Amino acid sequence: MKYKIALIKGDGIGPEQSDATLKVLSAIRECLGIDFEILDVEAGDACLERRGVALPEDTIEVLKNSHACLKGPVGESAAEVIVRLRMMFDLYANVRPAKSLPNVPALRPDIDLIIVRENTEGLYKGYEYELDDAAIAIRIITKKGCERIARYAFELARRRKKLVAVHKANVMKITCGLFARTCREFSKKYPDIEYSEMYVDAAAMNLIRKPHEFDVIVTTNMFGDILSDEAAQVVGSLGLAPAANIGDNFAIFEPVHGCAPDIAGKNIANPTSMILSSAMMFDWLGTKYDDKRCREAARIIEKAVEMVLRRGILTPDLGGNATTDQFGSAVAAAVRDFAGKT
Ligand code: GGG
Repeated sequence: MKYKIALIKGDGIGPEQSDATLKVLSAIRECLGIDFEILDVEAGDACLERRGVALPEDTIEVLKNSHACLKGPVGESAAEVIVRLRMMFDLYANVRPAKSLPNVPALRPDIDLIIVRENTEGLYKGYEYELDDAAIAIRIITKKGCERIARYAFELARRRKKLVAVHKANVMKITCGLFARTCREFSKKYPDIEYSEMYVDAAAMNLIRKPHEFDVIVTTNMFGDILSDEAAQVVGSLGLAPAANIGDNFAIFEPVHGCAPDIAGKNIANPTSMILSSAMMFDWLGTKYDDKRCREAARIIEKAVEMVLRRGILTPDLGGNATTDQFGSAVAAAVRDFAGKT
């Protein structure tokens, strides 16, 4: 099978992170014999400036005809690009892991959590209005949206041990109330999983106070966006944080962070977030197409990143002086080492 992978390099540091990731993908193709084609497509601020549209129709067409999409960060046009793509392809689960890694200054060495963020509803639906002197945003939470994200999170938690539903149902009694109630109903179908609930303000505090106690967190759209930036910093850097936007038929993999224009073009950005996003992509392809080599590719990329960090090859955000390019080359070399041994 030949996979078609659409690549949106994005804005700011996105092209540098993408080029470093492409080195890793080449090593995977070479060593594991996975057949894939990278289809370069445009979206984001630079595309908006050049073509007058942040997400062109030809990009959407390529994505529709691809098996998956790997995407770099985009700038101010995030709402027109990624938020729109999530709705368009119904990518309802945003999976954002945060894990302590070797040689990285995390708050603790034993953090291994996953935030499962509902990705198509809530305040990010984009229903905002002006009415006289007021600005109004509508928060949409549906039973169907709550059920499918709860199901996704409980299934994920099945392979782990516990799940906490994060909300603010003491204040937003109707919208968060529906979310909390649905998660609670689902918890009865999963008696093997330790289930609890936490208000989002307490969750923000506990991510700093005792991050190692979290396992799977399920939450609504905007809370998940905010908590995942916090979780990334708790394990050392936003530059380490990968994400998967998953639907029933398609998925887009991207760093959690934005495009960091202040460091763009300097070859100092940490590409780990995008390299680990590519690992999540292979894992998803492996499951969807029952392809053992893809699942192996995911494990090898993760091990290669850990090996490179363990060797002390660190980008400046982690206190090192490796360039984006050098880090990508080092991970590609480690992939070749690992693949040779398996
Ligand atoms: N911290 C800046 C950032 O996260 N930028 C990307 C962004 O805003 N993405 C929108 C989203 O994930 O919903």
